[in-house]
Amino acid sequence: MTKQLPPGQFETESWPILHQGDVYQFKEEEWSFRLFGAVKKETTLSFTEVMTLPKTITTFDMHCVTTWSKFDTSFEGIALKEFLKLIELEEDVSHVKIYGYLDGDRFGYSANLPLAELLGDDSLFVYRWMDKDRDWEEISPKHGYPLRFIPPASFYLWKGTKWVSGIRFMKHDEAGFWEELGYSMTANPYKEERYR
Ligand SMILES: Nc1nc2c(c(=O)[nH]1)N[C@H]1C(S)=C(S)[C@@H](COP(=O)(O)O)O[C@H]1N2
Ligand SMILES: [Mo]
Repeated sequence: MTKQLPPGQFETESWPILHQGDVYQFKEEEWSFRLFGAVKKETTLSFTEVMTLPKTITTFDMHCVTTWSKFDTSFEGIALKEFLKLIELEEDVSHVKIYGYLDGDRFGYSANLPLAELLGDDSLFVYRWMDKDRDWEEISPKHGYPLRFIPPASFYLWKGTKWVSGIRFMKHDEAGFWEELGYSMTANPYKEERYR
């Protein structure tokens, strides 16, 4: 079965690299993952604590708003729903913002997403990937080492924060880095929701 390309996209076999600012240099002592916002009690996890959470392997299609799509890349990581088991949400949480490094600022990059659409095995914080006919390899620094988010294929890939630093839980939708600059809040490639 050949897959359907979303409108305005072309297929690529390689995995292009796109981001703002410097490539984050991982230092385990200063890295942590913060679960905050509309939670009963804020929680911060060390790298070791994150890496001991249950693992999930999922094959993804990635769609970048710059018009490339890459099908069938496998990733290993921790599902967003695993982090939900560690906290108690306040009532009426509807959205999250997934934060990551931008030029040394831990919370400089962010992307907003609706929580209800992130509860499956296709919402992963990943550290390993496997291309078609290749072996497993670590996510490279340029692709987000040590940990980056890959969103479900119903979102453009800018929602996939690299060098992640935390999840903020929100009772309203709120624009992230690219959304503030005019990109779509909902960002569905099949509906070609590029701008707002
Ligand atoms: N921290 C951070 N994450 C980021 C970005 C960024 O600038 N900083 N760029 C986003 C954009 S616009 C895209 S298209 C994807 C690209 O991921 P890739 O370089 O691994 O293909 O990362 C996203 N995650
Ligand atoms: Mo992008």
